[in-house]
Amino acid sequence: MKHTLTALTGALILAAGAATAQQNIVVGHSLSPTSHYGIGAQAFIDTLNELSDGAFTGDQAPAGQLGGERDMIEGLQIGSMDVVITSTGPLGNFVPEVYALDLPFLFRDYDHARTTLDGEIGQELLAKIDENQLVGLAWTENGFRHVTNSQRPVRTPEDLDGLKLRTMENRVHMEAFSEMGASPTPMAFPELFTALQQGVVDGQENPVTVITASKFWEVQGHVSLTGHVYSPAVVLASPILLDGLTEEQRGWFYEAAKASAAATRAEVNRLEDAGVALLRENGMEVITDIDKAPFAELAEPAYAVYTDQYGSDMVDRIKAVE
Ligand code: EAX
Repeated sequence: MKHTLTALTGALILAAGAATAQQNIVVGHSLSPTSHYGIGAQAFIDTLNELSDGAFTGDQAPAGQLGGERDMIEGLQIGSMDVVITSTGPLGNFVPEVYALDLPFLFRDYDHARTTLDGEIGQELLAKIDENQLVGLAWTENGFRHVTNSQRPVRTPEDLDGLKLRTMENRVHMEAFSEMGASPTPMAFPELFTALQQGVVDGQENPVTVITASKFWEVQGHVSLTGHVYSPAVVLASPILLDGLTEEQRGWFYEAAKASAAATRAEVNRLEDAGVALLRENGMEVITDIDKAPFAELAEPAYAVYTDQYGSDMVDRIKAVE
């Protein structure tokens, strides 16, 4: 009896401790602290700190310090990471339903993508993420992706012919670029700058946000505004961390993720307006008048990576979002 009471008291003290002790949360991402992810990570930390009255503090682990996006996602599953802001690049390896968002030439524009992710479809896919030892807190954003390279201006799919192009570790993207004529080389983001510098690959594709944040103009002369795919990002948390929190505390994490997404999207908007001038100022040749139709036609078979497994219902639903 005495033993049981002692154990119970101990458990109560532990529980009270968990609810009141200060806890530091690390937010990992692949870009610089001043990038759209950095701004989003800071908004997450500041909002969580404010809502919790200082009980939660936070630090960024920027620039892939704790690994590439795939490594960081694995870290969430085993509890070695707390919170990660990541593109969906490698996420389909963990949650294949998410490939529906990575299909080329699917989203018409930013409004279409954001409305889809903030609505029913976004919620459904966050729930799928939650079934895979991860917690999807909120959709955030990377941006429409464009091709850069060191060899030549790309205007047509023929210009991609034979270009060694780094892609994310994403089956849909790799398939799309094979179909469009490039030679896709999947690689984690932290290795990319050096690979471009050393000529291991000729080019890569990323949104204006990432090209500017990573100063790719130092190693790439040409950028073509192909906008070939929208790159969603997501604020993920470790279920091991969240399971140890009270419901109120968990609510703060969701609120902080929403604030993070809003801050990141605002920065994406700013760079969509200012970014092309920035690329030119830094010496890149920017090709803006791309006829997307031939690229889209060639990339179409990449849809099968998703539809062979799940059918085309989700694709049709996304297309129908106004
Ligand atoms: O999420 O790997 C990539 O190209 C991503 O766009 C980048 O890490 C930002």
